[in-house]
Amino acid sequence: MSTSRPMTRSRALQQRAASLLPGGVDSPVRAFRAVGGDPPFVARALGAYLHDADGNRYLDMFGSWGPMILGHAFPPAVEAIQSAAARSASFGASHADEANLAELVVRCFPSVERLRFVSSGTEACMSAIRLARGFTGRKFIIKFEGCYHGHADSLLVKAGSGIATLGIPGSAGVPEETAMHTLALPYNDLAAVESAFAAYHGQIACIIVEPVVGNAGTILPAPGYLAGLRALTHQHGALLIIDEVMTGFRLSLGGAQQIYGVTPDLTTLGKIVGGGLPCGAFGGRADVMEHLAPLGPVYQAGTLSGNPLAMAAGIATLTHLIEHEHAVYSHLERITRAIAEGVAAIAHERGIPLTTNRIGSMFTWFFTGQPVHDFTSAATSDAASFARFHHAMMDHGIWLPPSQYEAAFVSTEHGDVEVELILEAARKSLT
Ligand code: KE4
Repeated sequence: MSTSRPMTRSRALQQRAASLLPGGVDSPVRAFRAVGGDPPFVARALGAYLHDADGNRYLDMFGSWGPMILGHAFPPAVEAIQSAAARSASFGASHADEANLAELVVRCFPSVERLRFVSSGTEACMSAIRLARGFTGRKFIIKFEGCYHGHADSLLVKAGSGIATLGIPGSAGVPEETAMHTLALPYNDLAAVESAFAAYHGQIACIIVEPVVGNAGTILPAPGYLAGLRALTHQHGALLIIDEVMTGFRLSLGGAQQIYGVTPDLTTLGKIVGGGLPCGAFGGRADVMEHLAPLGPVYQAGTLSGNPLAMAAGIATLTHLIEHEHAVYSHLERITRAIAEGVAAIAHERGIPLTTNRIGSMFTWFFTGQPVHDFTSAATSDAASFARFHHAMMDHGIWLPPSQYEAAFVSTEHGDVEVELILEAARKSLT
């Protein structure tokens, strides 16, 4: 898809990157394959805006896929990272800021009695799964279609045919022997979970769930769904892992579990917890976490876990969110509602089928006329219409996540000016 924006330098950078990195990227979604065309190469970012190598400015509507809730180059985080770097980037030894950040996490997530930092959301989810298996002595796990928990083998699994049947590899390189211990079930379907527990009685270690799905686009839990998962895991002696990598500190200080009032056994975190630096965490019940080495038999480790720079950035970010909680989340709610509903109204006026799913400052415009409550209904979206919209919005300076199946995010640096920019761009792009 051609564009009216100068892209010379980005295209040259893309060609160079493609000769070194598969697809020219370090993470597939950045390659724009779902929408076509060439991705701009970012040179710098500040506040709500990205600036590419050709000098184009874009309003950032994906925020590094969630972490940049306070906008790019948030000054307290920049200062904290700079001063931490002057004390060395990594010690490989214990230091005070690990507990300093852990205390802030525990303050926001009362269900987290103990936690451990890792370097990504993938590591957090992979480690939580291993811990659940080690704690229960059981092999099988349940995940849900459309939910993504990082790229660990046992989580790259598609739904087998039918309900409560074994998963099949969702990626080359994942052996069937691994996938077979993962049950991939429809989201928002408690009957499917009951069937799975009946079919694999006493064999299921845990359920891992995105409490609000962000990786099929935004999909909200049906009323009672999360409470139903909690009841079934209690009933069957399985652990409930709530994956708050995306929703943690995003939907509220205490993530989705604060909003929906569900207490998991384990929580996984990432993105915002590190203020944009490589950082994840997993934590929960002390009796479960104490099965981790060096206290217990479940091994888990990481050279850069608890890294001083990531801890400093996380402390600066969470401190601001905690100290300005009401102002932050009321602003995010107001601005995101204006954006999501404003564009939906334009589409409706023009007879363009559009379903908007939103909670707080994460949302998705699905190009379908149907309600979207699981992956199957999300897949009724017209991806070609989304791609055309995405490129038109790019040409008007609005950078949406480059896939129909991703969530858009708003930062505290988005304001009324940015709302108007988006609505004006949408009026020119929704054709
Ligand atoms: P990372 O390993 O990418 O830090 O986290 C994996 C992960 C785990 N759980 C949830 C709910 C997540 O959303 C993610 C990662 N999210 C994607 C965005 N859909 C990361 C973007 C990418 O893969 O480049």
